[in-house]
Amino acid sequence: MSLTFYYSPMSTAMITDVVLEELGMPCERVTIDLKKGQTRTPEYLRLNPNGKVPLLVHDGTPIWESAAITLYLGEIFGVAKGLYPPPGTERGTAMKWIVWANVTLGEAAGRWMRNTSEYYPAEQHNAKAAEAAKVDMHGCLRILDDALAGKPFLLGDYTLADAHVNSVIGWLRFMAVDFSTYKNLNAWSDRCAARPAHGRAMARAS
Ligand SMILES: N[C@@H](CCC(=O)N[C@@H](CS)C(=O)NCC(=O)O)C(=O)O
Repeated sequence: MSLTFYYSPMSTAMITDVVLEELGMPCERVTIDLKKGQTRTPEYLRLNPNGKVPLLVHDGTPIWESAAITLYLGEIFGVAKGLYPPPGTERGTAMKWIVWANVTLGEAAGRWMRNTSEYYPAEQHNAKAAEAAKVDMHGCLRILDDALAGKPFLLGDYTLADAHVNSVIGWLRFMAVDFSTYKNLNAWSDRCAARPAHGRAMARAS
């Protein structure tokens, strides 16, 4: 079995890093320097034509998109390790949160970033669009906070859905989103961050 993980510290690839750490998967890690354009080389684009990290190559097959990678790793390796549910309703719940984090929350957060962040040219910022995106993003965070009421983790027990969704939340914390009103969510993030796998991934990134 061969597994190669292309990753950059403090990027979307952190999601996959935490997932791989949780699974304890031996893999070859290739650190990509985004500032040097290392995702734009012909060799890299052959593996991921999107020119982005994370990228996982499993037995010669490239898998890209962080949500797809988590679902794939969960299905192939996570069930036996008790970190991902077998096919059924619990699997559906895990998939729901993983896809929601990237698509629904990620879309609102990405829109907010594009209209506020210094990573995007100020002349492209639109104050009204930023405000609308902020409302949508906080609507998503409220949904997550409510879902975590009375539960230690999204499915009760810890799964890769927690690793994935909390890593997306970590990106929003890094972008200085105000989390002060999300009591359940903050307590859950603390529980996720207390896991040794999370600590190992964070230590590697810093
Ligand atoms: N939807 C993709 C997003 C991946 C993504 O945007 N990766 C960024 C880093 S956070 C990247 O590799 N950017 C490289 C570039 O644009 O040159 C996923 O979830 O995997």
